[in-house]
Amino acid sequence: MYTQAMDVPPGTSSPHETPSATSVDLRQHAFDERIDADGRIEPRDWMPEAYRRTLLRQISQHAHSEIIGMQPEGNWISRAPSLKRKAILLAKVQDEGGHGLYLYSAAETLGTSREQMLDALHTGRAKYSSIFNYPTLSWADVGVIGWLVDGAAIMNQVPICRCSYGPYARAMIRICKEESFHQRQGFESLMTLMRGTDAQRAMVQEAVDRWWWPVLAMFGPPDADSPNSAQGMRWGIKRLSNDALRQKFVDATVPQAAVLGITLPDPELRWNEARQAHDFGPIDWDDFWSVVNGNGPCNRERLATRVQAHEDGAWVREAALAHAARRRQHEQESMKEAA
Ligand code: BYC
Repeated sequence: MYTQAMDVPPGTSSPHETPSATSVDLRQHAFDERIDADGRIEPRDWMPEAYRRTLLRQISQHAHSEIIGMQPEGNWISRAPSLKRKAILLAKVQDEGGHGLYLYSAAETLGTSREQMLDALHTGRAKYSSIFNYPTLSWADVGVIGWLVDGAAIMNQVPICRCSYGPYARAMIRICKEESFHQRQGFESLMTLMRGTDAQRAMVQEAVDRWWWPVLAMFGPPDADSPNSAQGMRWGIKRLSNDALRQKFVDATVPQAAVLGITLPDPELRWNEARQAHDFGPIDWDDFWSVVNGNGPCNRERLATRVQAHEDGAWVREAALAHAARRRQHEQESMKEAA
């Protein structure tokens, strides 16, 4: 995810900003009051430029993550072990594409075009989630992504359903419902493998060993090193901090791992009675930043695949535009005839 790449240049006005200082003060006051009362901000409302930029950054990064996130699992569609698994996986990967589209639409309400956002992604200026830069080496990875990656996504995204920006909050409600199905299908797929042969159980454990730590890092840097968190929380964009969400995720996942019969690869993982939460070992933040900065195992491949897919789809966009133009022309002609 994540750069300021889609930011408009400083000083660019939102459509409702006026040059008068008093009027801006009044609007700022109304905005603050609405945020303090936990109200919603809608696209036509005045908003401070920094609020708009922060939302644009987060929502567009989120959209890019959904689109790039189609690749690691999409890689297994042709090799799914049964028709049922293939149909489920196809539906899931299509859902992720749909999530990206809702999110690009939400981001467009903030005054940037989809072309600008995609250009930032394709030229490597935009970030997307670190987690999608790891390879899917076995069929068990598909189940583990559903269980852990979608599980982490739900933990992060349910609070965003209460985000102060209306279009983002509404998109998240629908996305979370679908993510919940994704998480369950992953768990069910792993449960099936764990009831299978020793080799299948070993394949699941090996996949969990690879994904566990990158999934914990997915929640973002520790609160003390998270430059955007404080303001994001004050504006009601983020409702829970990176560390709080990570902790909730660990606490929810440990009992699920026990049901599956999987060992989570952390010797320091244990219940802390005093904190009423699990303690866990240190996350390798150097690895996280290396991946975020473009040097993960699959960064280059993911971006190249995305750019290629965009180029391959040029004829579809051209056909859709030609169709829309023809329809507009027909409508105008029938209006003239009716007049
Ligand atoms: N990867 O100040 P912080 C899915 C960046 S899609 C890369 O804490 P913030 C799914 C961060 O952007 C999952 N970069 O930032 C799809 C910032 O850099 P910039 C995507 C990361 O925004 C398909 C810097 O580190 N979910 O689940 O307050 C299949 C400092 O961070 C990451 C979302 O996008 C990362 N993991 O908090 C299956 C949810 N973490 O921008 C599943 C919406 C941090 O200043 N986003 N960075 O250059 C969020 O909730 C927040 O943006 C984050 C980061 C918690 C991710």
